[in-house]
Amino acid sequence: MMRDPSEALLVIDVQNDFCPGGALAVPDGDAVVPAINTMMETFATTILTQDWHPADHRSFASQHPGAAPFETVDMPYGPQVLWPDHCVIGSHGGAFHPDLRTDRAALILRKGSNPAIDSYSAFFENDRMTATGLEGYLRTLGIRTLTLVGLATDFCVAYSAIDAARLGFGVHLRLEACRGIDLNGSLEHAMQGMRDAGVEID
Ligand code: VGL
Ligand code: ZN
Repeated sequence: MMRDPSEALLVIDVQNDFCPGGALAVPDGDAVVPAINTMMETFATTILTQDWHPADHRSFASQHPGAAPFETVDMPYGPQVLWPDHCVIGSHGGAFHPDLRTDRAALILRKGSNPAIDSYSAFFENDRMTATGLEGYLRTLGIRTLTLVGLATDFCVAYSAIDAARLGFGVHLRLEACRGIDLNGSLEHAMQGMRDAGVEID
């Protein structure tokens, strides 16, 4: 079994609210859990991300009178899709899927906690400037190649993969351990963006 210290598994947002029955359920989202648990055994380092929003987060449609979920609005940092309330700090929906092997994680990175800015990517918030600190963590450990899996393919997984590639990491996406939302063609757009950024998809 290969456990190369320069390679890490980055598991994006495998949380109850993105699984069937959750507030922002991704179709078949929970199906990724067994594959991810198995993959963890082959990586020296596993990092989990957790979408982690205050109850008054500006990405929630509930904070925009008259707006409905899945509409897009202009925020100071650019267009932002409005979501149903999800992954509220401390809630059941924000917790990891109960079968995910969280005990194997070296790091759990929480993101999206600034009420004014959404954060799809594990590296930068949606202003594309505010860093989460993950890049420094990876470089300090000598990690150069990332394998990405999780939810949702077309939002947090794609943003994270594209940022990682732009930062110079080698990036692999394992599609069988990802599921997407596919809002108005967002899945194809995300796939193209990842290909253009040099993400290896298999
Ligand atoms: C996500 C929408 C809002 C994701 C998070 O994990 O892909 N999508 N917050
Ligand atoms: Zn979110």
